[in-house]
Amino acid sequence: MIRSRIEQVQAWEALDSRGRPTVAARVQLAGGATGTTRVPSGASAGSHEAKELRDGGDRYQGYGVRAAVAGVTEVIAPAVIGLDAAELITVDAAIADAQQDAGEDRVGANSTLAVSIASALAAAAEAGTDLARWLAGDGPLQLPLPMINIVSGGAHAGSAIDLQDFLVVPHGADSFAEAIEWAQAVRQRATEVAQRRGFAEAVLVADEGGLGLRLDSNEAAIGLVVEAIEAAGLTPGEQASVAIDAAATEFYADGAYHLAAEGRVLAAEELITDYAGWLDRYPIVSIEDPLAEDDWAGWQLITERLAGRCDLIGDDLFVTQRDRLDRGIAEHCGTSILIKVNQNGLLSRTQDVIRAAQQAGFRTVVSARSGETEDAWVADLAVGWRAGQLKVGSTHRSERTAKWNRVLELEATTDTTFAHPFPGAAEGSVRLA
Ligand code: 2PG
Ligand code: MG
Repeated sequence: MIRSRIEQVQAWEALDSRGRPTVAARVQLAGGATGTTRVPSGASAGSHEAKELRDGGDRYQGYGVRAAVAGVTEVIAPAVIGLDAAELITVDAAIADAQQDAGEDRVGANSTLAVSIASALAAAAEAGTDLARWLAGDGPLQLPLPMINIVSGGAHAGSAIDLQDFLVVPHGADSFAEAIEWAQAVRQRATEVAQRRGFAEAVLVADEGGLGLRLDSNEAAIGLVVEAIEAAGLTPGEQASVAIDAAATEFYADGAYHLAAEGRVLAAEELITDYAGWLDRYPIVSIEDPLAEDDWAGWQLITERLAGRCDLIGDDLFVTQRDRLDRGIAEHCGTSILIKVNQNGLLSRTQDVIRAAQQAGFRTVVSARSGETEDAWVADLAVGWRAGQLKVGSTHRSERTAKWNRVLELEATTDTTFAHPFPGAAEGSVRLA
């Protein structure tokens, strides 16, 4: 008997952190091992992402995933039962074929990912290990540098400000545990600083556990994070710096960038000049999605102008798809890629994307979604794939802490090293590690 042969696949609707339904699946192997997962979901989703299937209609305000669940049980399950879950590429190929035959209106990316992840979790369990080790193979595991959400705007905080995430990157920490301790201090101090300035809403949390404040400008959010870093007793730039996820696709329309909270409309070049000014005034190690998902010319320009000064991370630009990453590498767009498995829909294909990025000298950030669950496997992906950074939101909300806690567990119980993706940060410029 092949113990890792897939024997049973079950699926059902579960809830995510926004209170919306999501696909859950359980894969059982012949030897008895199981893998269970729930699929994450984004709010600032790129239009080139693999498509999740939603039911529409009245039930769950249209967010129901009964059709996607049926896609698992009726289409994918018969295609993978009998396959060896230890052969991830074979399982994923069968899932992809089944989806192609049935069509994306019957099998969504939320259906494919559920089975892909659950199979890998089951295979790791059958092998007597965990997902991080199963993906990494031999050698010490490398823990990612965390980037932690402090202030939220855009689609994650009722558009209080236009840009979506202002994060702290504790790059001077010697261990993952120290990095989390520093980040927690910054998050706490940010609340206090905001309350002192009269923001009563600073006790509330946005979708990823950050502060959703109606600040006067986007730049004010950067200032607040820097102030909180100082209030936490850390030296900005040397021990901890700021990262921004502009999520610019969300405020791009008709060829221009609309900063509604500031009443300004900017061309790409003007927005890049804004960013350059921020880099002059604040310690910023990275800007994610500084420009919109299809503004390749803008991305080329910003890469030419700012790549030596900060990391430029493509999220909506690359959507964890190999063809878009290859184009970005060829056309010199960006220096780094955000890796989200549900943008892709399959674990092995995502692994191919991160490997290609690493080989091209791109930095890598494994990321959760704004709609998450208590599952922690995204932390295992970051560790197993040796990503430089992990981004899962703030130090508040259990669907966020589940991931940080998983890395803390690996650090406490396993032989690990700690990634240092920003060796030049203290000198004011970012160098590739
Ligand atoms: C992002 C993610 C996570 P969403 O833009 O990077 O912060 O947001 O899941 O809403 O796309
Ligand atoms: Mg993003």
